[in-house]
This record gives sequence, C-alpha cells and structure tokens, in this order.
Amino acid sequence: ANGKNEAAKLAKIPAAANPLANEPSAIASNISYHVQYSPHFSPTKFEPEQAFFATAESVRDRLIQQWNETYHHFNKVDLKQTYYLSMEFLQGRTLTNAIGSLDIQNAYADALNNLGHVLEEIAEQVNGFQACGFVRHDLDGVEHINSNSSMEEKDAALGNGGLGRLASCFLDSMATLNLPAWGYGLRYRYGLFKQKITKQGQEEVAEDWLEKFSPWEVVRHDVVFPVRFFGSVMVNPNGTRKWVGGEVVQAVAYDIPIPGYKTKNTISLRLWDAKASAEDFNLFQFNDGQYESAAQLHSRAQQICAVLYPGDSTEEGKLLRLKQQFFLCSASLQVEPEDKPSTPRDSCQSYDMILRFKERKSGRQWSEFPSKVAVQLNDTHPTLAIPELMRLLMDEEGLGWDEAWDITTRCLALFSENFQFTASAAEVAFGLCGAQLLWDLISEKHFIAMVRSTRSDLESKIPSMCILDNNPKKPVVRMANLCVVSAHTVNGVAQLHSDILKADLFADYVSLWPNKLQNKTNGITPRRWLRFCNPELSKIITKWLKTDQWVTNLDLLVGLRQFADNTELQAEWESAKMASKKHLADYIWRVTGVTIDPNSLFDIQVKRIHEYKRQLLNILGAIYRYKKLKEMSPQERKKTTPRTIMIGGKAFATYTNAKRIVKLVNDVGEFVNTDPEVNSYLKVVFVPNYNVSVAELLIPGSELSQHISTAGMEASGTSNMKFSLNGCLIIGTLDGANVEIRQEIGEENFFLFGAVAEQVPKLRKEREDGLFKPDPRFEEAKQFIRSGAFGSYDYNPLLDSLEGNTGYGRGDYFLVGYDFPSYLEAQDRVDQAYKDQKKWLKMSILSTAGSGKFSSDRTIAQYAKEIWNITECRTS
Ligand code: NBG
Repeated sequence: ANGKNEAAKLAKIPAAANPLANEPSAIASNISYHVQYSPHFSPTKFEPEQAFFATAESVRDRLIQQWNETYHHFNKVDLKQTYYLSMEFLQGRTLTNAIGSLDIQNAYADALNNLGHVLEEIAEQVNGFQACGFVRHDLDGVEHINSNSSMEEKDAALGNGGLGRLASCFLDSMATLNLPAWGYGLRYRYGLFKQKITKQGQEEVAEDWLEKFSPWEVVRHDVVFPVRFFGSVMVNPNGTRKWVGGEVVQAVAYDIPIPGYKTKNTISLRLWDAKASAEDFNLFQFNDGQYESAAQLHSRAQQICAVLYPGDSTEEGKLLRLKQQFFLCSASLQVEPEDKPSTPRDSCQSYDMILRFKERKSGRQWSEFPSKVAVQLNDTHPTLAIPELMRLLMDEEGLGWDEAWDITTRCLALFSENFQFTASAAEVAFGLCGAQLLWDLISEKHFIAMVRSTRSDLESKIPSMCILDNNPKKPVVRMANLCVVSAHTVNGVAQLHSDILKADLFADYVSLWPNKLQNKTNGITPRRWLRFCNPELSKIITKWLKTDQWVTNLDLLVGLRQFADNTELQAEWESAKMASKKHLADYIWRVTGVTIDPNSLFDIQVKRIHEYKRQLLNILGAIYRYKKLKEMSPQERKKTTPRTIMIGGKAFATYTNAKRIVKLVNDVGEFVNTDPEVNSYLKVVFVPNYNVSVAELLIPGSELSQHISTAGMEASGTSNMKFSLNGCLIIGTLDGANVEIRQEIGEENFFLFGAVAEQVPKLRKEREDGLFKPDPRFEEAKQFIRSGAFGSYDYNPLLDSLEGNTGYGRGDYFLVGYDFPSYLEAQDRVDQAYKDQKKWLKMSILSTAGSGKFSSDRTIAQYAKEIWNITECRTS
C-alpha cells in the first residue's frame, strides 16, 4: 500500500456521472468523494485507515440502494415475513463479504489500485496482533510489543460462540435465498471481550468495536420506542388493563444491511440501543451540584446495552440480563415500518409487526395475522416475546385472551441450542414486568383445561408439564415449558440433539403434540466459510466442477467425488492447502513468536473453552505424545508424524476451570516448544483472541480438527462443518452434527472414538460407584502435570475434577478418563493415515465433497418451508 498518498490529490479525480456504477472509475470517484466530503479524519492523509473507511462507505452506498429497493418490494408484495430474534449475532468483518456478495471485487481492486492502495490490505485479514498486545521475540531475541500499527476492520463480536455465529450465517442465507426475513438483536457497546494472554493466563479486556464508529450501521432516529420495566398494572372500570409506572427506556434502532450473494435482495439486521430521554435528565439536581443523581436514569439506560453478556452470578447480573432480554423483545415487537405515515402517531401505539400488518392493508382481520408474521426465537433467551406479544394484543389492541393466545402460538417458533433450560432468571421476570400482568398473560389454566378435555390419560403428567412450578408462595416460570406450550414448533439443531430432546426433556409433550418437536440440522454459509475465506481452494473447486454454482447450491460439491483419486486434482489441492498453511504459520509467528513447520500436520481445536468440549482431553493427549517422544531414540522419532497442535478459544471470565485450561495449554506450549529434542516433532500453540476473523485464517490452513465433546453434550457444533467443508479431517466423538458429517463424508474418512450418548449415564454412575479403572496412560499424563513439569501454577484443582469419588470436583463428569485410551488410538490412526499423503488428500477431497448438506441455505430453506411457511420474494 502506498501510505504516502495525500487526500488532496483525490480532488483531481473527475466526478462520475453515476457514482454507483460498478466501473473502476466510478468507484474511485465515489471513494474519493467520501474521503473529501464525509471525512472522519483530518483532511490531509489518505493512508490505509482513511482508505478503509472511505471504501466501506462507498460499498455501503451500494448496499443502501439495494436495501431500499428490497424494502419497498417487500412492502408492495406483502408476503408473510419472518422476524428472527436473537440476543447474539457474531458477524465478524463486513468489507470482504459485502464486496464479494455484490460481485464487484475486481472493480474495487482496480479502483483502489488507481488510488494507490491494495484491496486485500485494506480489508486486512490479519487480526489479533495488536489486539492481544502480545510480546513477540525476534529470532535474535529482540523484543517487539505492538509494533504492527496497520489498520484493521474490527470484528463485530456481538456474540459468544456457536449460537451467535449461527444467527449470522442464517441472515446470510435468508438474504441469499431472497426470503422476506429480518434479524433483531442488541447493539452492545462492548462485544465479546478481547483475550490477552499473560504469564497469569487469560486476561479480559473490553473490546471497543465502535471506537472509530462502524461504517456499516445506519441509525434510524425516527425509529425510537419506549420500553417499560417494573411498574404496576392498572385495571380500568371497564375491565381493560394498562401497564403503568416503573422505568421507561427508549430503544433506538441501528440497522445493518445484509446483502444476499449475487442478488439484489439486501435485508436488515436491526440492533437496538438504549437511551434515556431528555426529560429523564434532572436539571434541577444537576444545577444543585448533584451530577450523578441528575443523570441516574441515563446511566441506568446505558447499562442495558453496555456489554454482551454481563456476569450473572449476582442478583443484579441476573436482573440486567433479563432486562436485556425483555428490551430486545419489547422493542422488536414494536418496530415501525420505514414509510412512516405522515400523521404523527402516539409512539406508544406503534408496534412493528402489528403496525406493519395493519398498515399494509386496511381493515384486516386479526385471524390473518399468523399468515403474515412468523417470529423465530433463537434459543430461550427471547422467551419474553411470548407474554409481550400477548400484552400488546390484549391490552393495546383489545383482543380477548383466547384470540390473543391463538395468534401468539401460531406465530411463534423456537429452536433450542442447549440441553440446560434454566428457570432461575424467570423468577425475576415477575418483578420485571409486574407479577400480576405476567401471571395473567401466560395463565395456564387454559393449558390445563385443554389437556384435561383432550387427553385425560395425561392427568398425572400435568404438574411437570405446567408453565409454573408448584410452589404456591413464590411460583417460578419454567422457561422451557413456557416455550413448548406457546410455540407451534420447537426444534433441535442436529438429529441426535433433537432425538434426545424428544426422548428426555420434552417426552410428555411429544405425546400431546406429536408434530411440535422437529429437527433442523444446523448449517454454515458457504460464502464466508469457503468462497471468501479460501479463494485458492474455491478456484480449484470451480475449475473441476466447471461451474461456480456450488456457492449457492452446495450439493454440487458431490461432483468432486469422482475426481478424488485424480493425481492432478490432488496436486492442486495439496498446493492450495500448503499456501494456506504457510499463511497461517506466518500469522502464528506474528502473534505468538512461535515458529511452526508447514510440513507438520496442522491439528486445530478452536471453540469456546468448556469442560464438556474437552480441550483437556486434547492437551492431556499432547502431554502423553511428548512423553513418548522423549522416550524414543532419535531414529525412532524421525519415523513419527510431526504435529503442530493449535488450541484457541475464550473462557468465560468467571469460569475458573476453563481459565485453568487456557493457562495449562500455554504452559505446556512453552515447555514443549523449547525442548530441542522434541520440538521439531511436536509444537503446542495457544492461538490468542480467537474470533471470526482468526477462524477465517485458521480453517483454510487446517488438516485435522478436533470435535471431541462428551457424547450427548454438544447440541450440534458448527465449526466441525466449516473445517470439513475446507477439506480438513475430523477426529471426533459421536456427538451433535459429527454424527451426520460422518454419514455424509463416509465413515472411513472420519477418526471416531469414545463413548456414545446412551452409555454416558451408566458410565457416570460407574465412576461414582468407584468401579472405573483408569488406563495407565491417563494416569501418566496427569501425573506429569502434578509433578510440576509445567511450572509452579497449582493445577491440582483442575486435575482433581478428573478423579472419581475423591471428594473433589465432580468425579470426571465429562468422562475424559474413560475416553482417553480410545482417543489415543484414534490419534495413532491419524498419524498412520498422514504418512500416506495420497490417501490423506483423497480423504480431504471427500470431506469437502460430502459437506453439501451443511450449507445454511439448506437449513434456512427447511425453516422457511416447514416452520415459517414463507416463500421467496425476489427484488428484480
Ligand atoms: C450452541 C451449541 C452448539 C450449536 C450452536 C448453534 C450455545 C448456547 N449453543 O452445539 O452449544 O452448534 O449453539 O446451534 O452457544
């Protein structure tokens, strides 16, 4: 890049007749316009940072044009629309994805070249270096701290992990499939924390993704709604109710355009921010010098969207989390159409879904509502949408309970991404919305009456199926039950997960409503997760399939199967993989200072750090591998398969054992990587600050990835699909979507190990009863940690959690000990397979070829047809 460019020179570029035309000259003129007339920086420089923002704004112009057309088209055609509510969206970066979706990479690359910049550098993929503040040592020992000052687009990390990333993949597919659907979430000021690795382990630093504003969001100053908390219910003499008093916060809409791939359709992700109104600022107190109390309501409003996931171990934390959830639900149900009627309305009367429904055509019957509106809840977090919709329909629109309930239940669907449904938060819900009100809205006497009249045989099951528990003094809302009773459909996110939900948690409901519980196996967007993050491999796929249609029809990948043995394809495949591995090795060196060998097997496990995901199993395996290498002669070592094990992921700030695991991986890395006898056969690297952008770099360079959760505990997993799609082989348990991936790509291409879900309860019981006999290899690996080999940090509490019946921990609840021997054996099979590169390449090609099913286009098409009942609405 030519950082010496001066903004002044840009003024000489002639203005284009149509600045939104897609020729390089028009694009260059549009970019230079933004540098000069929507400046965010002092007007002298045109360095990568200025170039990024001006480029992003010119892309946004194009998105907005499509967006407006899409919106008007949806309004005109008035088809049924889906409202997708999620507390999390893990969007990652936007520039590459937007330019790619608009199919204007070449024109943008040329335009930027003419302006003295390089597109790839502007949209820089390298992340984390400055972010984690890592100290890097040169080979000659010189220390560098944060020496890379290059600009980078910050990830929009408004999510924790799988749940949030799934929501973002779904938006991409909804837009690409031209579906009338919008996403709704919250505009957290600080998204997921930045992970810094120090000598003490993980340190969390607030991530300010809005530090220099986001070029992708558009604030809608005309879309502002009041959301009420606390207060009480007033019953009018005529019997109608009103919710009054309490504390009112304003919800302000920020919209982010979501383009579909090579289509005009561009949908909206609407994120709500919270603010207090001017009247809430107490000028009297302020003038009296009481500055803090004067602005009390303002600071309370700001707390709502301050952080993605406030710690909820305290009562305050629980309440704040619940307030966030209610804020999302209430604001979203009220959202207003863009073509606001000219006559001013009392904003309390304007509700999005409801208002849009009424305004698109006058004189509608309420019975039509469910044929125009579908509401999807991402997990149980937005459950309060149920009573809130009831309240709006009854108290604001004047409908009776039966009619409101009928409408609510016909609109709502939910999918579960968890096995743990908690009731705790719901207790507070009573305080939040006014106990009486909530009680009335979800009154379950109707449910009980229905069960009694239709299924008297279920009488004895009623107490466990009810929404409220039996505690007459302080009834608790069971969120899961509320969802199942209220939603017309509840689905699991992989076949195994759905089967377990049906057999266990929701068994009684299955007998009452046989069709309510469904499965929709998750998927990922092939655009971000192959086409854009791995252009080299994409080119090869397009060449061999003789079409690039696979980007929107992923089933076409199966066409690669016939070439899996073709040596020409294998050679191309290998060289693309090698290029990505080198790129990754370069990144690893820059963020950690560790040199890794691109000729070693790149073995990656990246995901949130959680005991059930068993990073501990991985690291114990690495320790065992190290010990065996030490025992070998140099000749024997030469015969082994060199490995680079990379582990990355964030641990929740208060999750002590997860943080111990992070520390252990780092300590093992430091120990192993500096042992000259072993370090050309084994390296262990902790990849700091794992996020979407880092994933886009790691996945193309991966050869083996680990998806090794205790069977029955991972609802689906979605990174397994991303790795497999990029030709990476999987070592894994029969859990979540692994089961289906293995079916699709072929058993012989999957390194399987471990207990299956049905065995787990029995194995846990045996552990408790002291019947488990640990394998000596497991004991050896643990003992090595206990011996203090990795320094003075006290790992005993972590290791104790792996012991059965010692009085410590939970007696290896996650069955690391039981699965350890079969894990090692599967790893041996990996080492053997890697020695035969031809065979390995074939397996890799077959992994990609078998990944067609895991496109989120397939998943979303199923939701659209089988749950939401919506159809394509293409903007021509
Ligand atoms: C996660 C599950 C994953 C699943 C994703 C997406 C949460 C709460 N749940 O297994 O753990 O793949 O959701 O459905 O993040």
